[in-house]
Amino acid sequence: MIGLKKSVLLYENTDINMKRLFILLITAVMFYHCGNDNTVNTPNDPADYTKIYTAETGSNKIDVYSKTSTGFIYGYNDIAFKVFINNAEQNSGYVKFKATMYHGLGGPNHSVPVSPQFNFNSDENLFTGYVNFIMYDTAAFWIANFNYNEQFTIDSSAFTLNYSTRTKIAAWDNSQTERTYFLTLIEPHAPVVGLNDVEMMLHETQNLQTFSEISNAEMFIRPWMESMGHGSSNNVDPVNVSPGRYKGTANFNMAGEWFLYDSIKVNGNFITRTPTPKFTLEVN
Ligand SMILES: [Cu+2]
Repeated sequence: MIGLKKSVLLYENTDINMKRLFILLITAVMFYHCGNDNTVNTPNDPADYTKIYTAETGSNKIDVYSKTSTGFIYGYNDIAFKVFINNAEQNSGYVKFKATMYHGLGGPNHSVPVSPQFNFNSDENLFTGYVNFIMYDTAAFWIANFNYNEQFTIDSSAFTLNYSTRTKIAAWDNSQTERTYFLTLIEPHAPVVGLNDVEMMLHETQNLQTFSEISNAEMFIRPWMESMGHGSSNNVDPVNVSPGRYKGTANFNMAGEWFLYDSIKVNGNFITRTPTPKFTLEVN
């Protein structure tokens, strides 16, 4: 009992350090996985969902589908659900999905950015949305909680996460706003010489348990080829297209390694810090 209280207090007092540790872990994981790539092939057909996992309790069942890969992967995942109650498929309402990462038994845990709710999409006949697995660690384990329409829940369903380099993620703290930001580069995942569609998501969190989509940001991108010391013209700054999601265009006018910088303003103030967050891309 005393031990439990102590550990809770310790956690509260070290919340800020916990965030720093988290940012460090992300960076370490990124470096660790250089040259250890396990990229999973992705379906070409954008409408193609693959069933990757089933969670069930009693007579309630949720099938999990992905459009991004054949399993959950590090980074951005377009996912969807089918819901069954007593084998009857449900076609209304919503699913809430929460994924939690545990860094070892009794170790720190945190959640990840995810659609606030997965509404039923009658075109796809699925409850559609996204989840953004912002960390990968072979020593960690993951559990999911599902809630269908406040009618039933499936709790603590374990799943596995595969590594992938498809998505790039930048994270930083801002001491003025007292938030941690996550910028996720969804496209281009295989950049080519010339104009590339850029798609990103932006989230903020205060506690690493709840993440909010930021939809009112202004973004200013700058491609930069460091080895030759030049940028490019004809870039289009990403603009908000749906909750938390931004689309624009980046011009990589030569093959090789490029940085894609993104300076971001919210309510007229820069939330990005120096150095400006950047993604490193190999352009072919
Ligand atoms: Cu983690």
